[in-house]
Amino acid sequence: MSKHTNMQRDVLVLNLEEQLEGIAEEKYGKSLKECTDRETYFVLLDMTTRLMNVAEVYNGEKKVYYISMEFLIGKLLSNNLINLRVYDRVKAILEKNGKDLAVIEECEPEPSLGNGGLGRLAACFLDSIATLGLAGEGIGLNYHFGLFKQVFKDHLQNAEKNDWIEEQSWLEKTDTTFEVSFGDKKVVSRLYNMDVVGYDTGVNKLRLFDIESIDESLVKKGIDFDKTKIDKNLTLFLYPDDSDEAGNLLRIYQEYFLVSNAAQLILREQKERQYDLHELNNHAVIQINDTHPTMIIPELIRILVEEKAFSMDDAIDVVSKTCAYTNHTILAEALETWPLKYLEKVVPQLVPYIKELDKRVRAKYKNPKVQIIDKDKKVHMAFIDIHYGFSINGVAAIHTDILKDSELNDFYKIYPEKFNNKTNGITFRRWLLSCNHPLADFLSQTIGDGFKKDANKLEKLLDHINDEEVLDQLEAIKMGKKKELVDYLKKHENVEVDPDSIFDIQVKRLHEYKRQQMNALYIIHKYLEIKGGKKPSRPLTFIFGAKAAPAYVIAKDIIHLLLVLQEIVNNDPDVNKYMKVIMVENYNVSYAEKLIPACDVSEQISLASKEASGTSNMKFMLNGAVTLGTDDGANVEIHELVGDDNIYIFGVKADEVIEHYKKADYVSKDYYKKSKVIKEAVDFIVSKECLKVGHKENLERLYNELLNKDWFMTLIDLESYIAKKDEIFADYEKRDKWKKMMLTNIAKAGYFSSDRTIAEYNRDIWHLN
Ligand code: Z57
Repeated sequence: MSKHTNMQRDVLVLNLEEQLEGIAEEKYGKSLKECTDRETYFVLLDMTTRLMNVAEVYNGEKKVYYISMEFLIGKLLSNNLINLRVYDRVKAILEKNGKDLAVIEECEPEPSLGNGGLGRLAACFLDSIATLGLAGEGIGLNYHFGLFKQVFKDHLQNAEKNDWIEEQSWLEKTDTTFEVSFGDKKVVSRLYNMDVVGYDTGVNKLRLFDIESIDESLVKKGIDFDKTKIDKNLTLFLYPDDSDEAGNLLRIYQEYFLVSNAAQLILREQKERQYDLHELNNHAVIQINDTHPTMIIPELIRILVEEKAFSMDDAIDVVSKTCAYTNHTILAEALETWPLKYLEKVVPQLVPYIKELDKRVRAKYKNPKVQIIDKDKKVHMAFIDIHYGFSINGVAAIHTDILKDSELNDFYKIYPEKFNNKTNGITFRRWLLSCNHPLADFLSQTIGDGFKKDANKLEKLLDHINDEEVLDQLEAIKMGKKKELVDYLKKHENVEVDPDSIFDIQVKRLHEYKRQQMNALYIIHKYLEIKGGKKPSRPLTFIFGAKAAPAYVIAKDIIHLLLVLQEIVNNDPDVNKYMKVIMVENYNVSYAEKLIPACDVSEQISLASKEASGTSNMKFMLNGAVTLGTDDGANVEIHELVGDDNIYIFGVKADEVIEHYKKADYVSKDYYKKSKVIKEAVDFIVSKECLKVGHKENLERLYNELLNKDWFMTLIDLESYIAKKDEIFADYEKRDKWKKMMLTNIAKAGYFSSDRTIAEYNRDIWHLN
């Protein structure tokens, strides 16, 4: 940090109280004490922005550009205060003025710029890039209504627009505008910046592009709008499908809009710094987050050839040395393949370059499975990244192995040196320091606060595994967080929950491969057991949070089932003393920050091989929950770290699942017929109890799906899931054992700091500093 900014910062920090009073007076003509909560929020927003304005801005000889359609950043006030190291002082000043920072925080709208794991990962990465002092920025889109807001009506998911941008916000409007040309129209973009402040370090920028001609009034009802008016609708919504591409033109317009702006921004910066574009790879590295920004590759090549007098060979060479690709899924339906026809309409200027890239591959490799344009004239976006990027990484060890050994094996044989693994991580600033102050404070007292900068230091907690006082404190902190959640659920979902019950939580996007339906079948099984007189030794609280892509019919049917079960279970006087079901409305980052610290049992039950990594599994572990999961994604690495005794693993393994798909020999009805327990649970979906509350159409469709298709093999694991879950609930009563499991999980979570992940990206791929 330069001396100059350092001094300015010190002056501001020393005078925080005067600052706040000054801003309050300036903005509202009142003292801080007289401000409403909302006004106080805006005063804090101003003060924080001032502090960030005098922080060091990273500039290096080489910079990483993390290009992504999603940045699920969450609320920023608390995190920015923590990273600026003024949280405690601000909190104290507010207290002196009769205000509670936790209450003020509720006034901040949550930006909804992502769907799920991929978008949240991008946000954690920005935090770690800044924290490690690396020069890097995120480049994305400024969606006005972001991901839809979920509202339940008649036990069904409804989608409404999510209006999050306010007059005063963390967005800074810049003077930068670019022209973006599509085949049939031109639009003008505008750049908005958000500061990304590292923990006790400097700031980077998140660049969010918007269109100047946006028209919010295009949205009439729900999330419906005229899809054809690109110049008015382009940045209205985030495409709501997660891991599921419904190939639509608007998405291609959005993707090209993103990469065209990114390319212009990056090249402008190279010019300002007088770098030779033939050495682009020495000054820039572009991390392509999933295939969505893949068009950056042909777009850069096009610009270099058409505007910078590069030969085709030179352009391809330098761009290939600059771009790296991260794969986040093996689900076939999520790997983007765009019909060439669509690209000809939206981005005709790129088509000759894509054809050229295809031609070169064709000349070298005969294998039809590695061709960019297939026989049906579809363009495989991932294949562009693999052939014309220098790195491809998966996001957990097992995921990268599956890419190498099966999904992308044909490519691995050609380019073994390009493949590498980068196991995902999470930022501990948000997922521990900010969401769980009591735990963070307790850890500081017990093991010192070195873990805040070096997450591996959490292992010191293991020294206390036999210290009863420490174990009791952990239990008490968990209980405190459960009570906070109980109050919150009462207020927001209008349900009564017993804080002494076991909190079993599954929160993530709704997808059949994540198998929320299997959890629902367990709940049915328990319900029937209790009705039959078999009571659990302690009440159970099953909590879900999940949005379904509005076009994903079965996913919405599963939400319907969960809401129907909630109604039946919670209103049945024979049962509701022993169990409750709660599907929270509009699950988002802010909700996650309340649910995760309160969790006892973390549900990570995807069909093995299908969850690339998962990241909530890490957040839960860090906050002292115990995992009930399959050997999938990062669960495998959690399992290795904590050992068999501190995790509950069940179900078929990935290689077995892959075999079933290869042989196409899984028949769900066989499992249904063979097992009374399975049959009873599945049949209940269309029982008169359910049909009385829910809709025949939704329930029958789901029932038939499970019985006749069950593509993600719910029934293959249902019996072992029931057994494991009964075991974990029984073990909860062995309090000493349980507390030690909590402690071990927290102690071993250090590996999953995104600081570790980013250090590895930098060591192996980016090579900054
Ligand atoms: C998304 O959130 C993920 C993968 C995708 O292909 C798309 Br599209 C969206 C998720 C994976 O499902 C998670 O397993 C993973 O942890 C996360 O990306 C971050 O890598």
